[in-house]
Amino acid sequence: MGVSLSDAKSAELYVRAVQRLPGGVNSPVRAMRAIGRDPLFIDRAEGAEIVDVDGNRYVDFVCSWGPLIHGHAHPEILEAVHTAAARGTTFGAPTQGEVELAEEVARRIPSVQMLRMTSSGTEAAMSAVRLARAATGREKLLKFAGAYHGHLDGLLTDAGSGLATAAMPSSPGVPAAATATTIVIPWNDGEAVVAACARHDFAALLAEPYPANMGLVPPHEGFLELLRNQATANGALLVFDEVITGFRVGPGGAQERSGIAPDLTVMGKVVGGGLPAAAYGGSIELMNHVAPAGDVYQAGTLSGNPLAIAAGLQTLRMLDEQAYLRLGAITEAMAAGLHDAAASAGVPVQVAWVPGLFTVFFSTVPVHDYAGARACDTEAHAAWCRALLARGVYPPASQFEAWFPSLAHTPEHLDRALEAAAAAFADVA
Ligand code: KE4
Repeated sequence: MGVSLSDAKSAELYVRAVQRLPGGVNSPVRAMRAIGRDPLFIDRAEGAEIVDVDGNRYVDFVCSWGPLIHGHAHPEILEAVHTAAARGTTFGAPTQGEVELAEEVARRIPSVQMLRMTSSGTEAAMSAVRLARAATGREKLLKFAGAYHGHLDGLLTDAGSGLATAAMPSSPGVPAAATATTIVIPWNDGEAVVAACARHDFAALLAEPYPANMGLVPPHEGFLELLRNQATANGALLVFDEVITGFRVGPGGAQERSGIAPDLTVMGKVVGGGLPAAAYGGSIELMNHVAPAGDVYQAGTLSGNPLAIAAGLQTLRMLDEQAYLRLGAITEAMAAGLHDAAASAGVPVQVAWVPGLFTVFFSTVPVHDYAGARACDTEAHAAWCRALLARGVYPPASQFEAWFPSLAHTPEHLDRALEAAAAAFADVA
């Protein structure tokens, strides 16, 4: 892994890309603007490694922003997709696989006894919000600054992820009416939750149980329980957006680890195994409000697509207890190693982690909310990420994202990554 990577082919493609795609990409964070460089175009990947069009090989800690918990191009997932594709790619009709996936999710997540598939997390979050409003007859939503639930109009206020990176508190083009019913308060602020619930009748309190779109900022002890109790007392639904944490931080996601059951769960990423699939779900009573069982309309041409179902089912079937223990150990090893490497280089960082996710905050104090994340030294973070790329490690290109280790990351990958990180911290120091 040389320090200076040649990116001539990426540069060439980028010149063409920016003429036909906004920013040259199909999703903002991929443009790498937050780390002060042009994007690398990827040619192929296998396991924990990704190779760009110039042939530079990296240990990948983005893993497509979460879906690839088994790493890239896992043979058994490819086999499942190939087998499904040979039988036809989409029918616009129900299939056995969709029933099997819903049954598997119900087994893993007791609060999701019924679900509806969509093709993206945004679509799933949007539909869950519509259902919550229909079921309660209310309109207002409570969300947390720095949380990201996809790019639906009503929730693009102080959103995290790309918006946080672009420092845009909300996006142009979002009508004021769309966000007028959204109340945004700081994460981990129990008093603000109680005050908001005293002032407003909410359809839903919406949260990423372990927020990972302002970087990973776990809930304080008791905070999720407070959300649960306040939602119940307020007559609001508690909606957990587990697009990132679902099936990653444990077999039943963050709600299993925290012991707090929401009324609705939004899922994505891992559930589609790397193909476009997401879902929202909850009790049978709630979900039977959704058309055609009920009158809450929501639909999708490719919802429950057979290829995505095949990839999702195979992904979940390979995620047994051992897999989660292993992913937890991989995550802990990376978090501890990065903490030590930064300390040795005298670079002040805070490393937050839960099994399957971690973030290196360039901050002298622990990060408890979005304001804390925004106060990080994003310039130093950007320089560190550029130095990591030059040494063959592919980090999430934003201080406001999480790193996504996979079960394909071997001890050798971790050694390579930690060696590169130590050198990159020395560069930054
Ligand atoms: P999609 O519409 O991108 O499938 O899912 C939206 C979404 C919903 N909820 C949470 C908690 C999410 O993290 C996301 C999407 N996550 C980002 C990265 N943090 C996807 C990467 C991107 O935007 O390109």
